[in-house]
Amino acid sequence: MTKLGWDEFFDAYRAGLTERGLMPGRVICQMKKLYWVHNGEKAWRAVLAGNFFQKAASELELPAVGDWVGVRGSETDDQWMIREVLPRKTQFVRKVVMENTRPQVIAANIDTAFIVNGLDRDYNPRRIERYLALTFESGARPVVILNKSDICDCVDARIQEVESLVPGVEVIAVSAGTNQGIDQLDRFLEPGKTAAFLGSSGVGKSTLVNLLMEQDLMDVREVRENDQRGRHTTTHRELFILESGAMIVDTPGLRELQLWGGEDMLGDVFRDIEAHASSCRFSDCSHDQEPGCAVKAAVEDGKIQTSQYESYLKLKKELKYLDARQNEFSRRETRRQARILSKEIKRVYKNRKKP
Ligand SMILES: Nc1nc2c(ncn2[C@@H]2O[C@H](COP(=O)(O)OP(=O)(O)OP(=O)(O)O)[C@@H](O)[C@H]2O)c(=O)[nH]1
Ligand SMILES: [Mg+2]
Ligand SMILES: [Zn+2]
Repeated sequence: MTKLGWDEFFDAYRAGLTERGLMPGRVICQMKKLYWVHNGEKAWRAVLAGNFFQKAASELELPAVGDWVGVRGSETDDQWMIREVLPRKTQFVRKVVMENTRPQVIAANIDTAFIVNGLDRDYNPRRIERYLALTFESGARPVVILNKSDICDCVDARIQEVESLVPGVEVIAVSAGTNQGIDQLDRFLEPGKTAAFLGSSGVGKSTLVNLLMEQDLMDVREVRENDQRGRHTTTHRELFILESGAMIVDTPGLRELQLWGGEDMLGDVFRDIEAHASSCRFSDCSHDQEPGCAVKAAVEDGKIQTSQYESYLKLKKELKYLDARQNEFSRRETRRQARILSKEIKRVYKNRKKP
């Protein structure tokens, strides 16, 4: 089990699982309703126990790739039953696009998030900020990978630009096509630790996974990217175990990454901006139109890049909107519960009055 990343954190739950007649296993693959759970020896096909959906208060409670789960099954069963999900060390969550209040867990128990951008037309610092915000929120350590260095003639400038975006975050340039710089990934791939490749479609996540696994396990887009924008090659998430014992997760490219989290989740990415914000005249300053805004002053003085400031406001707005929708949702839910309760009270009261 230790080879799959089981550690002291999960040890605390082992006795509970045994008591309930369950075995621990790690979800290594999910394809719609079908899961593959590894028990340290081999992977078993598994499905969710029937009552899972009724019990789960939100989609966050459903198993995702990387999760440790409690399963029931025997050698002779052709599929096992997932009965519960163990608490997570980290979880990378996004908001489902087009839906107001639904979160989706992209991967669980990830130690390192490789945020992959292509050094072609895909390169986009604003998108990197988005991924960084969600990675910090997830609890995993972010590493930015700029791939396709073979087709870019300003690699160093790009590295510098991303490094200056969020000081302290590691940025590495590689080429999965020519193998250049790939060994820089080694120090993030430790036995028992899990790294996940995240990023838009076509940036080379599966190419990197195949390279590290030294096998063509994941399909890679064959035609030139330009004719195929928006088409996703990878459609499921999967965890692979490297010879060294390190684990890597491939994920399908996301067309759009929407934030999921509280309004305070941007602090780690926009440290400079938030540091200035403490000097704004109004404590609830939105740094947009208010007088005495220290953030706007810093932008005017050139201390904060305009593009980063605009990006910050945009993400803040997105979080505010999410918060409002969630509140509306929970208000509606509270009213619904109150109606059920009042009906129940009436019913009890009526029954009582009967002789
Ligand atoms: N020139 C160049 N092309 C690359 C490099 N890495 C990947 N590619 C090409 O980019 C295309 C997309 O690669 P994939 O690995 O399928 O991308 P992905 O991120 O897995 O995409 P999705 O599965 O759709 O999310 C393929 O045609 C790769 O051959 C690289 O370093 N340089
Ligand atoms: Mg892929
Ligand atoms: Zn302000």
